[in-house]
Amino acid sequence: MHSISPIIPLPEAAQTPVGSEVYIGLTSRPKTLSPWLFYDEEGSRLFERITELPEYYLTRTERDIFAKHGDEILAAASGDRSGRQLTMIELGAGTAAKTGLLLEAAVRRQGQVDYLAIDVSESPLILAKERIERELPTVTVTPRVADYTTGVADFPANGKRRMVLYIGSSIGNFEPPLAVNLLRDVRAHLSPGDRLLLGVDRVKDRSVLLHAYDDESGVTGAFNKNVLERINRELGGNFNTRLFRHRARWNEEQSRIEMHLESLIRQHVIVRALDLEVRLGRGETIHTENSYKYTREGVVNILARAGFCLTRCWTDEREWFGVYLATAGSRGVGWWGGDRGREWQRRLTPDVISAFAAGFLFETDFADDDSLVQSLAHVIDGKRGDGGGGEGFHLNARWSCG
Ligand code: AVJ
Repeated sequence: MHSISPIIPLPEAAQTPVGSEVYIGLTSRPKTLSPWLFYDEEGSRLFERITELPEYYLTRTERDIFAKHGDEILAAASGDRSGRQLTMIELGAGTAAKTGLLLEAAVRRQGQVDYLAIDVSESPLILAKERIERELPTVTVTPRVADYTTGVADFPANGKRRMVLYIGSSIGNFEPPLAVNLLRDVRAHLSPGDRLLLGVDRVKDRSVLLHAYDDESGVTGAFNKNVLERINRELGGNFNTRLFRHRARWNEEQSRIEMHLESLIRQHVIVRALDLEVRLGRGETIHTENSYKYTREGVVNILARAGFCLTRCWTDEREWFGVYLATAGSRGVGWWGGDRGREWQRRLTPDVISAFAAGFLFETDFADDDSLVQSLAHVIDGKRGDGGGGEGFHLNARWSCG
């Protein structure tokens, strides 16, 4: 008779979302913890403080873009000619502080606005609904508590054009292929012509980036270390945060800021609820966050792979942050037009074209730009009017698919 060793079940705590994330992360090599673990109550408070830091330009810069171009963004999203009404949907709405500026612009344009605010935690949504409906009485806020990263549920279908907001560079937390998956899922819940407004931090001087994630006053360090405090609080850990150092690095090849917690000594840490002993060597790090930075071409690329076409984009004077309005393509066909679109197409690189070619044709209105038409002649399949905003071309996808 063979004896088999009994399978020892993992403790119950390891089966909760937080417990399993921590268990898997701290038993991996290299050790990791997912950035969503930052956001317990204390972590959310610390993140609010980050957004007010002089070094953390992201929130401020995006807000300024919305303040300056809000009306233009809404006009472009509604479609200048048809002027269709928009329903707004926000992923990771939180307290919707910056969204207020876009909602105001939407109210100026169309009066009544429906706004579906999606977030994993309920309390900020309640606050958002209360505040927005008081300040903008013609906006109806529907809160939805859901984790959009595991798939979005159906969006409202009321015959109006929908605009999904995914702002604040939240997309930067995902590895690009996962970012594409997420956007694809969003696309699958939209109809052709619906919009996506994506706010994404841009690649820039490394010292600007590093300071934004390693500020003078140490708030980002406290935010990073709070994940260890959270493990102590919720899972009976005994991390001593003074034995860790906050580290921010710029990973040039991957185009991302990385945050790590570096162990200052060789140490053992216990996480009681997980029955886990974690050994850390001196100088060993726990990788806690990636924050990807994109060029415009990089954004066009992930949009294309997800079935969206860039319609227009806005940036600040220093070109530090990008706000991208994209349109859901019909099967294989997207729209890329307008003056800005034309300017963009001058920067079409083989890379971008092949992204489109990975299953997406697109049409555009560069008909009046002879040199561009000529330079792309080998990929142009046909030409047609679009009845809305200039001539359109079909680009032949087979060209760069080989
Ligand atoms: C909320 C993911 C956009 O990456 O800049 C801020 C989080 N981490 N400082 C970012 C964060 C450290 C933030 N995002």
